[in-house]
Amino acid sequence: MADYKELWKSLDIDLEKHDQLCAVLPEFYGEIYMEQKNRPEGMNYFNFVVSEIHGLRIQELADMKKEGKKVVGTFCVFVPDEIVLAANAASVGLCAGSDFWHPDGEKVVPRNTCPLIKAAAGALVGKTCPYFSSCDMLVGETTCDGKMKLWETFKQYTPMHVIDLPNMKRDQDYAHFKDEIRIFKERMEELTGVEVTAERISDATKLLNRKRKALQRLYNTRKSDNPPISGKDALLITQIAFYDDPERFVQKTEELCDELEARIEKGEGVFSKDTPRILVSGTPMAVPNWKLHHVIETSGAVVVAEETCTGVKYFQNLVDESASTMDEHYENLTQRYMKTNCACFTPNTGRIDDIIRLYKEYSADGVVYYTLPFCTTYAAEFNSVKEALAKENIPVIMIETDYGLEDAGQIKTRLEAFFEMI
Ligand code: BJ8
Repeated sequence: MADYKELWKSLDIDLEKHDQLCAVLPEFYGEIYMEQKNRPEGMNYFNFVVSEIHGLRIQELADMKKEGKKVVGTFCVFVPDEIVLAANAASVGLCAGSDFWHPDGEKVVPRNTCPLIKAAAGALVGKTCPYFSSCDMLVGETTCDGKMKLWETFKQYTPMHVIDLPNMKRDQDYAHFKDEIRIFKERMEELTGVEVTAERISDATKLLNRKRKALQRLYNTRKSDNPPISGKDALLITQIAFYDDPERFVQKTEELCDELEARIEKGEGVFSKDTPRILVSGTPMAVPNWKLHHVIETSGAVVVAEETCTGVKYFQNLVDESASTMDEHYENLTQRYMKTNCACFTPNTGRIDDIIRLYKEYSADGVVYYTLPFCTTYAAEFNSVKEALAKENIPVIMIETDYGLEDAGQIKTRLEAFFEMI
């Protein structure tokens, strides 16, 4: 990686601590990713993105800022990126997936908090994540209790906007979310000085739909009876989608898909054909949380899809592109975003339907239900999911685990027994 010290210094990064983070990532990535056999050539781009994770993209964001553009950080797939892009700003997903950030996080949030929240808190207050430091504004949402309280802490450090996401899906909740999108548009205009017109939202919608379609195409290749890409690699690509330049991301993902489709034609896969196929369902996995996929794929199974926000929830629904007025745009965005079946909603039976549908679409053999500790909503939904899956004769196992690797051996033993059984 080139020398980015001056750039990091300009972002007020704690260089000493940040060096410790940069020192462990290459080895960690090498062990998890580079030792996989038969990887597609097209993964080289994504390897490069990881090798430059705090370098090139941060430089690009800094260059954009010099030209007067703003950078906005988000934590949830309910934040409409169409509005961010239409305001000529860049959007970066900031959920954090390493326990490196936990000691700093625990200085400002309770120890018994979801690892994702604790890591995000630590990344901001410890000044060890240049993405946080590049942001002109952070956008939170009222999804779970831990996040809602986090925004109050973040407000002490940085400009924030919080979108009030309803927890139900009645007509009045749709109307409320629609209004929240309008308010967010006004806040983005205030931040950027750019008028968000209907035409600008149309352009942003088309670009983001292209990104979603590229990811859909990628995931479709995993439906093959001999998947041409590992679950770990597919997860990495979705994680990168949250912060890479959207145009370049679409181009590189499409190139990879060409290669994967050619592999399918030739019958080339990453694992043997009889490898048990797993649908992972549950809480999102932020970079560099590759733990569960790594354990699954080194224990005799392959992950074929994720019913998570770092999986199909991110891209399975497109936004209707037919709008020409602001009101139509707000309506189409509302309809699309409210389709997301997050456990923060009550009731949330649509998620069960999604899990069963995806299990069938991807010809899975079993479901691994993943929750981060202290994520009450996802943990609580396990009972109803388990009951519904039992009626369909779908095997499921719940794995609750944080970012630490101490329990990896124990998880492996449980998963191996599960894969034997399915
Ligand atoms: S739409 S899943 S991205 S809220 S932070 S809920 S893990 S305790 S992230 Fe999420 Fe939006 Fe829903 Fe998706 Fe649990 Fe942790 Fe809360 Fe979390």
